[in-house]
Amino acid sequence: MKNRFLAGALTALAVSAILAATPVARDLLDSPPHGTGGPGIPAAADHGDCAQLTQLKVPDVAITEAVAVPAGTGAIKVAHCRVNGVIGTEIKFSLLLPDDWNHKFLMGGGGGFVGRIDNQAQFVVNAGYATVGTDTGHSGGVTDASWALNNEERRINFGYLAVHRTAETSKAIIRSYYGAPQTRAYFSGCSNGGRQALMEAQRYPDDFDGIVAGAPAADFTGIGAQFIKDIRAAFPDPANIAAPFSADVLKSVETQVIDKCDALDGVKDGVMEDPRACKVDVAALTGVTDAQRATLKAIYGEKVLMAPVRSGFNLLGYTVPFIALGTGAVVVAALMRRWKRTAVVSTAQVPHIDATEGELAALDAAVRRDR
Ligand SMILES: [Ca+2]
Repeated sequence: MKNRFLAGALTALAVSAILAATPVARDLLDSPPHGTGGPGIPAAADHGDCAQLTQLKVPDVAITEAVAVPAGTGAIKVAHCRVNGVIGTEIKFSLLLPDDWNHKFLMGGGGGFVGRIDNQAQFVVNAGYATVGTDTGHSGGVTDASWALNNEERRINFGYLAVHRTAETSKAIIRSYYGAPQTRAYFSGCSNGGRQALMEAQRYPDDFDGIVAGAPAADFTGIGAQFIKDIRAAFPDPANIAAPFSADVLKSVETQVIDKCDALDGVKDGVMEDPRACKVDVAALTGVTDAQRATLKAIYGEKVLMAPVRSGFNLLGYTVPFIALGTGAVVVAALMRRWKRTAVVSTAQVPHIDATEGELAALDAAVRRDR
């Protein structure tokens, strides 16, 4: 635990700057691999036979595949052993063990509702890290939450347990394959992966020496409520689901906001350190239609259901780009399926959110009550 750091809530605009300033990130980028003569020169690590890992006995784990993958020219370039398996009932994982190991382990998070093996950090294998991803114990689309219905085990696995069990399993396999444990273990995730990161820090603080929590979707219910509100503002006419903002208009709005607030943090560098300090005057924006102005006013206006600062999701972070891309309705529809069980919001249609003002008010009250 001595080297654990939380990067905190990173906005989409500030990810690179904050990563560069984070001790963990510096370690990831700069520290020389273990046992080498200098930085950037991976050590050749002894390791066992990849295929033999299918014979490895780990309690409550079935290793279904262990394949030696040669170096290639794709996104994953280095020779490695790929180990796939299932933990417990249905937590699937894929662990990559590079031939030239830097003696470190870095687990990547998964976005949305995950639903397939996701490793947001998998390319660190090219730098010599052993790395793993998990589906968190269910299969489905990244925006599909139907798996959760009447299945408490899956909800717990998604909520927190799958990441922990995958980390423990991976360490056992690493120890067997390389004949030694990792010298450092890290976790890095964004969005839901950032939520996973915070869960690990709070529930299993001994799992990792360093944790990067990027734009953590910690307030899932609040974020969903905000999505509903935003999508209703963006698509007021259910017969017209054309994206309300072009990429050019969106960029123009971003530029105007950045121009106004960039220097508030003392450095004019194109990044707002704290979006809370930026008060968006929608009426003063240029280059937008009245309808677009009304949409922005609703999104950034008086009622914010989510915890925008804690999650880092608001203020030209995620919601408006989602809407511009036309994907917001899909995301909300998926989230609505999850919430319909609570009967807080009784009806939802794709793509229009057919919730009454009364239902939204009830949802708002429920969100606030939960805090
Ligand atoms: Ca700045």
